[in-house]
Amino acid sequence: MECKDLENDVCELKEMVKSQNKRIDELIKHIKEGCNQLEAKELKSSLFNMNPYLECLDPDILYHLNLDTRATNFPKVFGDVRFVCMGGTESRMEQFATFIMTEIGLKMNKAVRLTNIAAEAHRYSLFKVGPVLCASHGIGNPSISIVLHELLKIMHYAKCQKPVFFRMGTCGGIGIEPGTVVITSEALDGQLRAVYEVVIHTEPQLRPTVLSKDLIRELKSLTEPCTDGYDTIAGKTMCCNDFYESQSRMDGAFCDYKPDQRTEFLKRISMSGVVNMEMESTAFAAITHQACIPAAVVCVTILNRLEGDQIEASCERLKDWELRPQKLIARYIHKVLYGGDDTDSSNCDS
Ligand code: R2B
Ligand code: URA
Repeated sequence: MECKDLENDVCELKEMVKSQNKRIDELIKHIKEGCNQLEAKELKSSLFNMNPYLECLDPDILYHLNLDTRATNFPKVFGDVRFVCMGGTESRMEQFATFIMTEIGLKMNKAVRLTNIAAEAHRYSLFKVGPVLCASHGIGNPSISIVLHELLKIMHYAKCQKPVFFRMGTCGGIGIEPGTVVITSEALDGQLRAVYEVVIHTEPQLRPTVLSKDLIRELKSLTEPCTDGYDTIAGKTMCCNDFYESQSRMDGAFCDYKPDQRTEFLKRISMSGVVNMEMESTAFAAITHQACIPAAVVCVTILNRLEGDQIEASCERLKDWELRPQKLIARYIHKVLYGGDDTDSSNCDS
């Protein structure tokens, strides 16, 4: 190898180490700030309205995540969490965890895989990458509500300060180009109500679905329409209790409506501002709001429901689309952790 090449390689390596060290210093600063805040504020999470009976549980077994408060030191393991990112599948969340690791400047040996903390429970996946906790939530409101209860208890027991929650996912678009990213402005149920209905002791309770307007604005400001190569819009989301009949598909096992009723329904909800349909946003918005946690839902549309019901996009295309919400959320996390400043020193002479 030429002497000049060697010099260049050394130079590049030095640069990498330098930028990695800078990131680690900044992360340590954030963690220390978090700890100092904790000590100053004394032993309480910033969550609201938590169940008073939790105090009586010793241990509390978080069954679906294979965690319990006696076996795990929650403040030590989870105390630095500032962002909780959720998505439907285990593999998407492992992919996001790996992605966010590089985005926030952490590195891992290529031969090593991130550990799924909840693996033994065989229900959901849970990965921790510094201040980011990544969890899968399965399909539908009942599934996401279970893991949200347990994630909120983690935040509570770990005394986390001001965590922000995100759901990233896929959805059906109503009258918009497939591949478009939608930031939910309002999460509506199948009756176009901005509520999440929970039946307790046979009585329905309607919980408001409130998402953070500031987060929506902030996420919107982080889009780069010219370079992204796709649109990111904010709009109302209809959250349905199933994939087929509630979403007025004609391709389920049963169908007792006619094609023109389907068209009328989709046009009517489109006229009322609904731009997409998925299956978890109302529980996600209502449960995070109940704990006073700022939260946002970012989904990519994988078909235009005005044009059909079947998902015909190739696996490659779907994989590429699924990255879009992840990229936006990663930009937000990066900005919160490091501000607008992304200037790693690249001057190897200094
Ligand atoms: C979007 O896609 C899933 C159904 O295929 C569901 O979890 C959702 O919200
Ligand atoms: N997820 C849904 O719930 N509906 C769709 O049409 C696509 C993804």
